[in-house]
Amino acid sequence: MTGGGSRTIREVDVVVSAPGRNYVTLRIETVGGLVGWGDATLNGRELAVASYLRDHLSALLLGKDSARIGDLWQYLYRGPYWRRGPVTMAAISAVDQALWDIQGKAAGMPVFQLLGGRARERLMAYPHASGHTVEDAVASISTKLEQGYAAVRVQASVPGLASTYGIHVGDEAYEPAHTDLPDEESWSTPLYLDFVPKLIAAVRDQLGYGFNLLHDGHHRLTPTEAAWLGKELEPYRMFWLEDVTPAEDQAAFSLIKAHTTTPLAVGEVFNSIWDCQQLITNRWIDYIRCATTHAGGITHMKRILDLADLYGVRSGCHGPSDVSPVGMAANIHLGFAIPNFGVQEFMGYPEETAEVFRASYRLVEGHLEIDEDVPGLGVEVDVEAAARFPYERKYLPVNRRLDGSMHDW
Ligand code: EZ4
Ligand code: CO
Repeated sequence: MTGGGSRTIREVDVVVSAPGRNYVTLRIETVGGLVGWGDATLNGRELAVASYLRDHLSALLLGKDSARIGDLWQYLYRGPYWRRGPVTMAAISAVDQALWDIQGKAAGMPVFQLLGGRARERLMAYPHASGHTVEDAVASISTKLEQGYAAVRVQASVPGLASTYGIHVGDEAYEPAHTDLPDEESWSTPLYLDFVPKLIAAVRDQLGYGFNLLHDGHHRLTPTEAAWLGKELEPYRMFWLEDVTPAEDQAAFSLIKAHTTTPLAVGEVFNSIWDCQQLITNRWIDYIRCATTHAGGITHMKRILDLADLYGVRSGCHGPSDVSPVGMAANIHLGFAIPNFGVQEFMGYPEETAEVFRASYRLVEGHLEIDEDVPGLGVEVDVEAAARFPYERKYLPVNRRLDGSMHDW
């Protein structure tokens, strides 16, 4: 399958930069001069993926036919013998995105056209609202609703805990990886379970039911606790409750689902269809949250989302600032083409990010729009600008219970 024509891969480069936060971006160029971009950012473990791409994949890609996307995916997935895992799959995801970008540019079409064409006019996006108090959180949601969002995620500081996941610091937008060594956050299940129903009740009391309300549990409850919380929240008609239990135990969701009608979302840390298989085929979840950057690129995500559609599970792709605008574009192109789009998380980006990534998708009144006439994924990366923002080591926090023992973050 070695190519010889203009679509042959002649150059593979990895761009590591920190315009506001760290990103790992793959650049593939063909003999004919087409350039494709892929996102390989794995928050807090960026350099491992950069090395996987530089030291192990680039030699395998040089000389290959860039048009054979599916076969190259299989080559990189089956080839190393050691399958799956976030580092390997982020690397494969980046290659796959870059190849789809090239495929689109070669065809003169946006990627969503190659995936079957436009299935909707725009994508409902949801941002993060947060507050140190319930009052602040309600005000933060109001601001998002005024901007036109039809869906909002809410997180607020749990009274009695020194820190809580998902809350902005000062005037800065919330950014999970912000210290050069892991920050230590604190956790108490009783304090959290006491607080969240009060937060959600206050939001619905004050702002009503005319918008979609989401909350992220961030993998911290047991299945029994999660089932209890889901039941407590039923009167407030959530759009979803996210990541209630640690995600590796798929069967845990059978217990949660059996007890509550609050819709469940999970999958942002998944990296293959095998992580979702039982959850989807048993209808234990309502939304699958894999990101194109972490779950095998467009080729593999299409399979996950098609499987999900068979079982009435809709998409809710992970869209934090640590999925770069290239990975976000890949999520968006899929969202436009699939029948079972649910919602797209859109956390937003630090200002400097736009100096490096020129994205053509647009956020208009809380919804994502895309052009018909921009070929490929529609994000161009300015490598010279990227060089002005060198990598800085940043870790996600860790989480300890009040007795000092480790909990899930
Ligand atoms: O903690 O992206 O739903 N969004 C999230 C994110 C994740 C970070 C981890 O890198 O849970 O804030
Ligand atoms: Co989440």
